[in-house]
Amino acid sequence: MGKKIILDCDPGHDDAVAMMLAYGNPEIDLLAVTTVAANQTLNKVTRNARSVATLIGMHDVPIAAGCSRPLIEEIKVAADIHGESGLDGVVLPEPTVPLEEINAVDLIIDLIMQNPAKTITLVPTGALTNIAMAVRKEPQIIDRVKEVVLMGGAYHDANASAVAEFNIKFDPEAAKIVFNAGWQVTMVGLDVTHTALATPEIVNQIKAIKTETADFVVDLLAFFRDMYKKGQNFDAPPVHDPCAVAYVIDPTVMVTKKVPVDIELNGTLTRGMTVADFRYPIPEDCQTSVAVKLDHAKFWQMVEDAIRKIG
Ligand SMILES: [Ca+2]
Repeated sequence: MGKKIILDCDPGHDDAVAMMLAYGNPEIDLLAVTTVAANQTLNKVTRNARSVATLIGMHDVPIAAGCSRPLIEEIKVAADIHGESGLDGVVLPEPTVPLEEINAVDLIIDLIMQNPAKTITLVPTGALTNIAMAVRKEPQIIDRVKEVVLMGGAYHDANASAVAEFNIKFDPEAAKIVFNAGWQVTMVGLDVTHTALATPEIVNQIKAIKTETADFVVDLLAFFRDMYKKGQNFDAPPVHDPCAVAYVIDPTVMVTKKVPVDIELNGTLTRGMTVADFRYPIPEDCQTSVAVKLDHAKFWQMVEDAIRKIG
């Protein structure tokens, strides 16, 4: 029995790698890939998801598109990191994997309601709009989900403002709903994903796999490296999103700490900040955890194994 997940994403270079890790790892049962506007517009990220699915031969996983903008905020995409297409730097295959007619929000609800309780882990790696909408539309999903393991936020690091991370800042109200829903939330934030660096050694190891998928990842990481060098002065790009998938596969890939986390909505300088309260004692009813350390070698081994398995 695999670990059932729904990957809610906005491909996105690192989302593409997250898709590969989820699909290529034998322990994961990928029930659906759902898309949300964030890195780029909904149409673009949905097309990218279908192109990546086509490339990796993922014909047996439904893909559904969700929300095309945040709940309150105006849409502000991340073309500075992901380019105009949302997945610049690679030649994308013409998508042959179909798009489901159902909206992602409804597909998420249906899958959670139809599967046994506490068997599905939600893995959002984009803005939290779809997940928040699902919570509001069908609150019964809250008790039926096993856990939410999301890429987003940070307790110390930041990239979208001095104190906020992009996915959370993109739709702070949605994040507020998701973090306070009452289910278990594990926040895999920039504090660890900024250490998931695709160093030249890692890229060479992926290149050595010598498959179409591996070549695609190498091209993708080359573009990502240049954008991260130019925009944020990283020597090697951080590959955020697969970290959340890796944690579901094997929680020992990370050290996590149970601490209360809430979302700042009103701060004039701090809107979208994930405020983590590390003070002692941690309340007994605390439902949120944050990732604090990543096993870099173990993480990249998982990614390489998945790429190799996809072939
Ligand atoms: Ca993403």
